[in-house]
Amino acid sequence: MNVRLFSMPGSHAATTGQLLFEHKGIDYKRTDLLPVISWVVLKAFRFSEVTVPAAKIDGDRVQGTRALARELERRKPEPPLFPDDPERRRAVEEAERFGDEELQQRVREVFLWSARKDRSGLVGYLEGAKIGMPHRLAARTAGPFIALDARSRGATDENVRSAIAALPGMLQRIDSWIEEGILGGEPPNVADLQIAPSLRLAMSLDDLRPAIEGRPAARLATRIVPHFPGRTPAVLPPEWLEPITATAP
Ligand SMILES: N[C@@H](CCC(=O)N[C@@H](CS)C(=O)NCC(=O)O)C(=O)O
Repeated sequence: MNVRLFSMPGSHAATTGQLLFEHKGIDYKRTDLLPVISWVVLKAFRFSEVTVPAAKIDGDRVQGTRALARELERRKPEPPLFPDDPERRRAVEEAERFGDEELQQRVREVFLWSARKDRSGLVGYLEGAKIGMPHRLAARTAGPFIALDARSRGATDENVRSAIAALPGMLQRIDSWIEEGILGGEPPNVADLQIAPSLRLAMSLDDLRPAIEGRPAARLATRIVPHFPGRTPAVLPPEWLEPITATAP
């Protein structure tokens, strides 16, 4: 298979894309895009959306973590990403949907808000990325791009406050799925690969890490993604963090 995968440093969704190919044992060539510049490049490659992961697989365009998972399962059924048993499959797909539509976006809002506020940790997220310019220069000049991305992705004060308030419930949901065996099996399934990178991005934020560390969700995330580069200092107003400081283990 001839695969070009468009990725983005620090992106939880793009990390899921990479994990999907790795799970299937399919080699790929990776192109790392920076936010906003990615919009232009993906349009130029005639993708319908401007988000990563986006892949060209033997000339076909596949975009989005869930579409990618299904396309890879179709092209190379082994090892599977989805359980055979229909009831189990429904449960795994619901966890995957939650990971894509809820957790991923809420973590994105908090990350973009925090990165816009304090860019001192940005260079760390670029570890290993080939972006055609020195990492320090990219991080130093990232301000307007992050600001634009944050605005376009809804990283508003109100959304970030509501994302933080939702975090304890989302973590509880993940821990329960682990206890029920829907997540955390060996080998991992599509929902593990969807959810773990979002947890790892959340754990790269000094503000959120204490609420996640020590939980089954954190152990799962670290097992699936042993190294997620980057760290953002604590920047959120303490009163916004009350919902998680009250419930931290
Ligand atoms: N839910 C989609 C969304 C992917 C997505 O939004 N990716 C982000 C990176 S985490 C992106 O491409 N951001 C670029 C931008 O919005 O500028 C998926 O799972 O594929």
